[in-house]
Amino acid sequence: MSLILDRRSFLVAGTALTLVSPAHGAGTTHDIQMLNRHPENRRITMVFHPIIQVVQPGDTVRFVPTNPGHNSQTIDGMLPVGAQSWRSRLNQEVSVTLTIPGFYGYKCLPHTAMGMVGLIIVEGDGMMDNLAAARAVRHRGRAGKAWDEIWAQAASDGLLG
Ligand SMILES: [Cu+2]
Repeated sequence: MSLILDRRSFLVAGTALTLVSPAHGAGTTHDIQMLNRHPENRRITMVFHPIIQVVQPGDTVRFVPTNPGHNSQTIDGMLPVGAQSWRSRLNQEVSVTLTIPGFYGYKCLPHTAMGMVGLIIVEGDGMMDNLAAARAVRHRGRAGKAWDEIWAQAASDGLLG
């Protein structure tokens, strides 16, 4: 449906609400730090912070190499259909603009087995379409435990529908 039709339907409906159009490249930027230790829990090492980030379509996520030795890259099978993967070099800041709703799993390659993984949720129509597939992906080492904790946290936060 076009924006004009949306606007017309709003007018026909007689609503006084301001028209809210989908974001197109003018979204918010969210920083995710790549850390050797969690800032609030020193026992947690090699961690993305925050580990779960909820964004809107058109928002940008910026991975910040606060500590050296980390990267960010998408995990096979943990992307919405049609979404672009990313893979940064070590110690490189990388920004990704996410337009397709759904669940995005990513990892730090050197520290995957230590559980350095994270989840981005892009809200919007169809966001649940890849949830089952993303949850079905198997992980090695402590990454499996990390994902169990991430999904449990997401569920308790009401993010899984
Ligand atoms: Cu790392």
